[in-house]
Amino acid sequence: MTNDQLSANAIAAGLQTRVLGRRIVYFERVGSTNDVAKQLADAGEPEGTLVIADEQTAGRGRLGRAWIAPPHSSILMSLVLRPALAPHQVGWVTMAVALGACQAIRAETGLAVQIKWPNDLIVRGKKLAGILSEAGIVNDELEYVVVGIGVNVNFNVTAIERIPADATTIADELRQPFPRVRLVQTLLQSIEEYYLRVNENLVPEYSARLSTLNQWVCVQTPAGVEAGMAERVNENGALILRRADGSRIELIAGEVTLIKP
Ligand code: BT5
Repeated sequence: MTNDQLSANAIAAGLQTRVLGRRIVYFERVGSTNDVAKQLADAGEPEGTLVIADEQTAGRGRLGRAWIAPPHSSILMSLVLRPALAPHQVGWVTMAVALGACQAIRAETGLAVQIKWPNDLIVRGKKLAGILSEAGIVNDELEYVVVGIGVNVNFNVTAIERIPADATTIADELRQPFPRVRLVQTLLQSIEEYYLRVNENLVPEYSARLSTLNQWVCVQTPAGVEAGMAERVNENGALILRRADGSRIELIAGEVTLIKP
């Protein structure tokens, strides 16, 4: 599509943010933008730097899973953040970024995007974007958080073998290609709005956007599978599940599947 060339200059032109994207590092092709952002953060990179690529050769999801995107088709970006938070509050950053990304994509595309706890953005139950937060912790202090965001934009899911069938893209939803530069700018703007409030309680706003609440779900956690009613999200962004026997469990991370009635 014409005029859809990503570059540091194109993204910087007219960008209204105060912190996010004030420095932009663009790659036509890179291993993983999260890895580059972490290397920069380890070397003292100030808060706000955006690392963005048109292609990743080693794009990652959580738990070593792959993030797949055809070259020049998507938004593959990472932000270096240095929030004044304790390590156990990293979930607040993920909540702020998920809220900002959700708002930006809604505003730009008109799609009814929701958040699937903890870190997916979905439309009509299909995954449109994923978020990967990685914390840099030194001496029990949170030095930085690198937040990676992958948004599926201009490709057809059915044409790409390694992408699960329950994924979708903006072009698939709108049935036409969608320009990325403006979307990146709006993502930075909206994520900044929420990130500047990261010390506030974002749980009510986050909960209002969640697709997961008040439903029977199965959650695959690092410690095993839990099933129950997804009751609420607590102050740290953890999901509170009520099991069939009435007991409750707090889940910090996991993969949610709806249990069909
Ligand atoms: C995520 O992980 O959803 C986080 C994805 C973060 C990607 C960004 S891109 C920029 C930055 N640099 C990186 O290296 N990563 C970040 P998770 O919840 O673990 O989901 C991964 C799973 O989603 C995989 O196992 C696949 O099944 C599926 N998947 C892979 N590519 C997909 C895509 N394009 N759309 C939807 N699902 C996908």
